[in-house]
Amino acid sequence: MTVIMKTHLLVYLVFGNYICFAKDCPDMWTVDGNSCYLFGHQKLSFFSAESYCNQHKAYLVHINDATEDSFIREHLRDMKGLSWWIGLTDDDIENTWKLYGTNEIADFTNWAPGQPNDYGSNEDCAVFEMTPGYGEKWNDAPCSTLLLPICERPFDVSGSSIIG
Ligand SMILES: [Ca+2]
Ligand SMILES: [Ca+2]
Ligand SMILES: [Ca+2]
Repeated sequence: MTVIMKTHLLVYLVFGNYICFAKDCPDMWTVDGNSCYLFGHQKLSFFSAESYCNQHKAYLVHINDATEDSFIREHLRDMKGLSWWIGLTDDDIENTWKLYGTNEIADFTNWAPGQPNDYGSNEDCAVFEMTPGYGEKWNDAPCSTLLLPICERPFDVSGSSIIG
């Protein structure tokens, strides 16, 4: 009986903690894993999109693994036929894709078949493509293209938002 009660208490504490985390994302943001996400409504160039995220104490999303990739895809399916900037570029060294704002080479990518193709030798910024023909995967595009931003803002274990 004591063990069962302790288990219930533990579950309650863990669940209660999760709710506290969720409340730490600003209004209109979506929480998943260790981050808050904002899906922008205004089309911007890649660098303007990054600035937009910075203004919200965030950065263009770093998609670190398949779980995060799936989470983003699920959300974008509700907004059919659009293209979204993610925080990934090869503008430093051609075909070396780094998480933007870091010197970290991406160890997870999910390119559409035939991508990245650096079409016209002018495609250095990464897009989460929900338009037909890309299999809901990533494409490289010219950084000046006007697309929608996906911002990410991690929060630490104390629940306060940080820039990571
Ligand atoms: Ca991330
Ligand atoms: Ca390129
Ligand atoms: Ca391309």
